[in-house]
Amino acid sequence: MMQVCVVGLGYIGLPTAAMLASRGHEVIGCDINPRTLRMVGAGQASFQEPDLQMLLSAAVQTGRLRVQATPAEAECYILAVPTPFGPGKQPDLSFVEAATDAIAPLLRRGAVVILESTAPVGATEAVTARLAAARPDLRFPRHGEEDAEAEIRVAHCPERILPGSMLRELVANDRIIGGVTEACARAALRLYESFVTGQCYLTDCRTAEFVKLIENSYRDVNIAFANELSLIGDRLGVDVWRAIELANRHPRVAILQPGAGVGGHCIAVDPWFLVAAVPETARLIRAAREVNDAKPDWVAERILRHAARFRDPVVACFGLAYKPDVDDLRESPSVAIAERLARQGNLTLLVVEPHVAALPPALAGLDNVTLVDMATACREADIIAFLVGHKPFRRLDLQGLLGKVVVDAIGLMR
Ligand code: SAJ
Repeated sequence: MMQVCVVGLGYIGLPTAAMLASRGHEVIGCDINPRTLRMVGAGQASFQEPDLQMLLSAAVQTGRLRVQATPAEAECYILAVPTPFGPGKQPDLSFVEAATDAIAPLLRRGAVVILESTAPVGATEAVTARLAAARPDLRFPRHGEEDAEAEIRVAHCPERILPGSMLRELVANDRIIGGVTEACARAALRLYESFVTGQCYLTDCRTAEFVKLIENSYRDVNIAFANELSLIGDRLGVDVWRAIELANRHPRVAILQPGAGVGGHCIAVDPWFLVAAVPETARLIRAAREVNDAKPDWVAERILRHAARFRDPVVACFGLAYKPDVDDLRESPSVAIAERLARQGNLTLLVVEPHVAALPPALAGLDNVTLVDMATACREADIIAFLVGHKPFRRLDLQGLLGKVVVDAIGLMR
């Protein structure tokens, strides 16, 4: 068993910390957000995720997971902080740098530092160099140079878990473990072996960084293909969902589903790290990002066009989350659509989102927007827009919508 310090108790750090504690490790979780610290310290999950609450309560009750505002000395450090993009879609590594600076003074000989945050190629070496500059008293590894004398191990083990199935995937998914050197990868493997039942593949840190970025770009490009088809189908008068269903009967075709756009903090962000590194070469990846980013506006335009035909239109948006059956509104295309409708349309907007108790800040201040339940929305709206395929929406009695205009961005009516 190891002492592990998890820096960042967000969507990745918190499930990871709770999982490690459940496997008997002694875990210190730290976060700069006082609300997160308060909640997690009291054994309360700071976001909804199946099974997380149960695992976390046990971790805190047994004393195996403790929280504090700053990192503590440990044998292993996991950095799980955000890596957004900044101006010009350039990667913003300021959180990784701050976390690196916070652990540097604590490092002891033999410590293992693992970067889990998605990061541009070269970031793990940059973390190593930053630690080395802060700790000239310790010997650090160098990429590609096996060094038996190195006293610290550094690796990149990008997370892969899917919101909605995080705990299951945390255990079952295969992992890529990229060391600055092979010895670094092997040292990180010892920690992952304690809870991962999937295969752990060892490689170097640059490859691991690249692998993570291409996984998310692959998905973005494929969703963009589906979204582009929905625009083309609309122009040509073809039902895109039926067309995709039929195309997918081909043994080598597996087209994804068009939607309101691509949200969340991963797929809409990470491909830009590749574009930023090689802008003139990553043409398809950039185009996919642009197609997916343009989709919410296209959906909003269609709704506005219908609304223009009514005198005092009442529009109901079904779903605000960035994808079905989660409470996460981060970078949600549906929030962008709702906001645009409320600001631009001369209309009353009803929002249905069973996963939240209050409107998000982008909508809360607008006096023509109200959060309502499904029945109210179905009764009062002239136009119904399906933006997210939450389970309760899928069970809706469509007969009740007769006479309404329906804009179905996600194929819910099929
Ligand atoms: N979407 C569509 N059509 C589809 C599938 C998804 O429009 O056919 C939309 C969703 O509604 C959502 C967005 O794409 O807005 C992304 O959703 P997602 O379920 O594909 O992925 P995330 O962002 O929840 O999680 C992804 C996962 N990555 C991949 O599947 C390659 C997860 O495994 C990663 O851990 C996570 O990103 C991450 O942190 O990188």
